Amino acid sequence: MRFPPYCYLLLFRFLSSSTAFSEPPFSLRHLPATVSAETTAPSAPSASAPLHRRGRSRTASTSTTSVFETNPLKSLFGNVASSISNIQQMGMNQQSSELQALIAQVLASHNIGSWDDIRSALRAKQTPEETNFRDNLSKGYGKASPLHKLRLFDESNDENDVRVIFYRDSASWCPYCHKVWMALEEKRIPYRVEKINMRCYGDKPASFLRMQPSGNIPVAIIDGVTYNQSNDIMYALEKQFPDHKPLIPNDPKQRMKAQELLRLERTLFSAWMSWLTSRDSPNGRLRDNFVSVLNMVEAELSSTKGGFFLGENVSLVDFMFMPFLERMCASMLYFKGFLMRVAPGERTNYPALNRWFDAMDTLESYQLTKSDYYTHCWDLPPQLGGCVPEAGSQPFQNAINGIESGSWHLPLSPNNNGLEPDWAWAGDEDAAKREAVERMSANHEAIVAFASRGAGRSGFPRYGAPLADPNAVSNESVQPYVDAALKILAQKMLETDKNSVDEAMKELASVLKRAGGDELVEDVALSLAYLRDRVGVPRDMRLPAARQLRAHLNWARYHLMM
Ligand SMILES: N[C@@H](CCC(=O)N[C@@H](CS)C(=O)NCC(=O)O)C(=O)O
Repeated sequence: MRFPPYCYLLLFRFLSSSTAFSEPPFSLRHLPATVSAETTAPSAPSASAPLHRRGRSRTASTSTTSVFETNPLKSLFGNVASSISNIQQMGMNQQSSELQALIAQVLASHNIGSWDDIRSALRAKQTPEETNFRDNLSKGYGKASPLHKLRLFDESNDENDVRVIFYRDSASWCPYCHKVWMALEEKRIPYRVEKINMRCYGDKPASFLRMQPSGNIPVAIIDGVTYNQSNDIMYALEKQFPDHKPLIPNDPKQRMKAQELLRLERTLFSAWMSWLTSRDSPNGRLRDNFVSVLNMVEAELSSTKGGFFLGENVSLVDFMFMPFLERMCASMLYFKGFLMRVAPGERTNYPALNRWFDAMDTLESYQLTKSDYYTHCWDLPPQLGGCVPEAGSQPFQNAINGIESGSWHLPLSPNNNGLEPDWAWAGDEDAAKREAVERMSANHEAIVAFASRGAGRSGFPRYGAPLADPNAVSNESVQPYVDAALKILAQKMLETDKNSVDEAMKELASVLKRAGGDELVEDVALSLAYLRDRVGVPRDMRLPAARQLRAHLNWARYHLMM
């Protein structure tokens, strides 16, 4: 059956606007077309964007154009005429189905079944909590997840009792949304989520702009009243939900201390922004200023009894600091080579700050919202209009971008070679792999279509975050082969027979090569790299799972291209 071109256009727009991991495509049908999420969309932070991130530029690659112009199997047919007859079309389809049959044989001979089979194998290895994860999503029971649209926490809450609608950014990049999100979670206030794009990676729905003409997020509607500043939302939550865990202390002295600390937070923010977005003077004025404010924060934290800014209990102050301190750790290392957060047991000038991070890591409300260095180092520049790298920062950029051995290559080195502490609380390596397979297998069709943009072409208009391309066009013709590669990869992550999966990937490569030459193999490898670079934390999965997936995508590329 042939569809008129506009159908494909609609199909591709639909696929390309979905968040591959987190948004089951069917759910998007119910949303306005402009409410669309984009899989993590790093921007180029500097001119030295890593080579592995540059896709091949393409002019034609999808079913909206001539099938023969784009067909990766074209070498089977020689240099065909541009006008396609039905007979030729049949020939191409036949070749394609023959290739798919060969690939099915390769998979079968290594006991790699359908995605349903992969999910069954996964289920057999999951803990009860992991098994319940997807069933709990619709109501938001159990542990928090960025996938929640409704968050009821447990069965004591009813959907009709929800008093808060929380508008936050689709990619989980916005620091102001981050602090509100943590407060809602810590206070266990039931809420609904509406995801809104940031300008650097998408458009905003008209209905949102009518409510919030500036377009800024976060926004919350609490008992029908709209609040459009993060701090106002945080204070309103304290006031309107007195029966929930208080985040502002009662003691007047502590309240004064909180005000003082919140002023310090803004001073630190300014010092960070000044250095991050500028080239420092030869005498290091911006660096010195940043370090002196950071030392004040360190002094505050070393003078408290208990892990948090106001002592033993987490408070609003911790949640105000966290989004920015988390982004500072990532960006200062990447752009300036300045290390704030160290791996356990390492020496640091900021021991109290590191203890505070450890204390925050114990909170479920933080665990769910925590991002990784890679995501931040690519999400900050488009939000800020650029960050300025300084001499000496290149090795850190390489490690964070997964270029150094062990950072996104198997075996993974602990704490990314000492630069980014592992998330021990998220479970062991096998748990991380199960998480990655769960997210991938639950949404494999959208993920395959998304990855195959790597062999497709970029879209128009472009958005500020260079690797966010919601209008990019997937290369439909490579999708079955990308699908096969991802199934082998999923099987490897479930740790069955190691040698067999290595062989399966090599055999896939050789079948592809015989049918479509190096170009077809390269198209599949480009698609895997496209996906690898766009796994977002926390939106798609947690860091340990993301690192495993990125490294396994590199493993797949290696076996395909060897
Ligand atoms: N003062 C505001 C700041 C909010 C803000 O700047 N939000 C940014 C995102 S971090 C925004 O929505 N920018 C528009 C966009 O990127 O779409 C607050 O605290 O809520």
